[in-house]
Amino acid sequence: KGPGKLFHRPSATYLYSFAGRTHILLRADHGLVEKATVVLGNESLAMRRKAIDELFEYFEAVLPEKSEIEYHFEIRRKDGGVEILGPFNAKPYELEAPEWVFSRVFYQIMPDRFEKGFPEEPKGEAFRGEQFHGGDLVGIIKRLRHLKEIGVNALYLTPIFESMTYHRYDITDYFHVDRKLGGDEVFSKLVQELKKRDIRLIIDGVFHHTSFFHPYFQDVVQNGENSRYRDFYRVTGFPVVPKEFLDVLNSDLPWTEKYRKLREYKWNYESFFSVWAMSRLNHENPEVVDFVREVMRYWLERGADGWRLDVAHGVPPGLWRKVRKALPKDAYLVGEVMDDARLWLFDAFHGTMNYPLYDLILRFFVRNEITAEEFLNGLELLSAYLGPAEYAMYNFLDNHDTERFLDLVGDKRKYLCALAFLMTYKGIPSIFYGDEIGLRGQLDGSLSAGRTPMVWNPEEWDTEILETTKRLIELRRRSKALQLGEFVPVKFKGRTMVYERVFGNERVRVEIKYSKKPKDCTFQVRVL
Ligand code: ARE
Repeated sequence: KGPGKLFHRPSATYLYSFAGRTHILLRADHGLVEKATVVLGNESLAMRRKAIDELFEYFEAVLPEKSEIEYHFEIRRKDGGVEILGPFNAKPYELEAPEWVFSRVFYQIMPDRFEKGFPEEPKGEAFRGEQFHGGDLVGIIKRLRHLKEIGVNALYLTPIFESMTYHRYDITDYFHVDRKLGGDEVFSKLVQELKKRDIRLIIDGVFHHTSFFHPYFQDVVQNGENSRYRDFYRVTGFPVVPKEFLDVLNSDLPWTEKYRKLREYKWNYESFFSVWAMSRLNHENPEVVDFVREVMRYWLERGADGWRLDVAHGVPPGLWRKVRKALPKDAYLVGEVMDDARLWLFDAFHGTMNYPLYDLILRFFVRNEITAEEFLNGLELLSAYLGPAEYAMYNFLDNHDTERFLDLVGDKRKYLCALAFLMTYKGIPSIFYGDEIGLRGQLDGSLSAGRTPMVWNPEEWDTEILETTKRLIELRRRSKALQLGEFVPVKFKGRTMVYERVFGNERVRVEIKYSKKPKDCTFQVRVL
C-alpha cells in the first residue's frame, strides 16, 4: 500500500477568487495528511481541514484576492514523511454571475394560488380535473406592497405562458402570457411596477417538454411522418397516438374521466415522467436550440431579469451553454438540477436550485438524523464541490414541489431557526409565498402539498413569523458579509451551531441553538 495521493488542479473549484479573496483547495486521500500548508513566495499559510467524505479530505486556505499566483503545497504526512506538491502558477477562476443577484432575497409565487385581480370566478374545470383558483398577474400587482413590506427584492414566478393547467408546466404558446393571467399587457405592466420598486423578476422556462397541445406537437399528431415538426420531439413511432386516443380526447366526457381513459393507451413519444400531456423536445435538433434561445431572449427583452429552467437536468448541458452565449450577461440563469450540478454550473447556469443543501437542512432540522458537526461537514463538502458557484445558488426551505417547511418541522420556533440559517448562509435565499405568514399545507408527500392558496386576512397570519421573517430579510439585505462574506465556522456541536460571515471589516456572528423541544430552539444574529 502506497502512502496515498494528493490532488490539486488550478481550476474553478480548487483555485478561485470571489468578493476580494482567493480560495485555494487541496484534496488528499483519507488519513494521509497531518498538516497541510500552502506556500506563496515567502509566505506560508496553514490550511484548514474543511471536509471529509468516504474517500477524501479537503483542505482550504483563504487569502486576499490575487490576480495571478505562484504557489506550492507542503504536506506533513501522518507517517512522518514530507511531500511537496507543485509549483503551480495560475490565475484564480472568477465566477461570471450578474452582480445584482447577490443582494437579493427571492419570493416565489405560483400565480394561480396567490391573488385574484380579475373579479370573475375562474371558469370551469382545468385540464385533468385540477381546479383553477384564479390567481393572476393583476393580483400580484395589487399585492406588491406586501412584497415591499416583507422586504424581498426579487420575484420568481412559476410558468406564466398559455397553458391548460393551473400550474402551467405544459405550455401551448411560449410567446404569450396566459390570457387568464392577464396576457402580455398585464405582464408589461407588472414589469414596470417591479422596476419602480427595484424588484427583479425571473420566470420559469419549460424547455424539457411542451404541452401535447402545443401547435408543433399537434402538427406531429395530425401529419405524422410528414410533419414539419417531427424532429422537434422524441417520437418513437407513427402515428404518435392511436385513433381511439383522439376519439376520447375529442369526446364530451368530463376531463377527469377522459384523463383516466387516456392513460390506458400506448403512445409513441418520450414525455416527462410518462405524462402523455408533456411531450419531450428533441434537444439534439438545432432548430430546437434556436427555439429555446429565441424564447429566452424574447422575454429578457420584455423585462424579465432571468430564468429558472425546468427539468434542466433532462436537457443536455451543451444546449444551455450555447444558449447562454447569446443572452445578455446580466440575466440570472438558475437550472433545476437536482443532484450532481457540476456539469451544468459555471458555463451553463450561474446557479441551480440547491437541492443538496435542502437535503442537509432536512436531515438536521427536520429529521434529526445528523449532529451539527455532521451538518457542518455536509456544508463544507458541498462548498468544496460547488466552489464559487455556491454564492449564486438558489437556496430554499420549500418551493412548489415540496411540502411546506413549517408543516415538516411542525413548529414555528424550529422553522425560524432554519430560516435564520438560510438567510445567513452562502447562496441566494428565497421564500415560497405564504411562508412569511405561517401558511400551512398538507403533509401528503404529493407535488401539490404546499400549493395552498395564499391567505390575505391579516387576522389569520402568524405575526411572530411575519415580524421575524422581515427582520431576517432586512439583516440579509443590509449586510455585505451575509451576501458575499467568507463562512467561518466557530462551533458546531450537538445541536448548536455558531459561525461568522466575514467580508473585509464586516463581521456577522450567527448562533443557532436547535433542539427536539421547540421551546429550546433559539437563534441570534449579531453584527460585530
Ligand atoms: C401532477 C400532479 C402529481 C402527479 C403528476 C403525474 O401534481 O401529483 O403525480 O401530475 O400525473 C408539473 C406540475 C405537477 C405535475 C407535473 C406532471 O407542477 O403538479 O404533477 O407537472 O404533470 C422530478 C423531476 C423534476 C420535477 C419534479 C416534479 O426531475 O424536474 O419531478 N420538477 C419540475 C417542476 C414541477 C413540474 C415539472 C418539473 C414538470 O418543478 O413543478 O411538475 O414540468 C426525486 C427525484 C427527482 C424528482 C423528485 C420529485 O428527488 O430524484 O428527479 O424530480 O423526486 O419530487
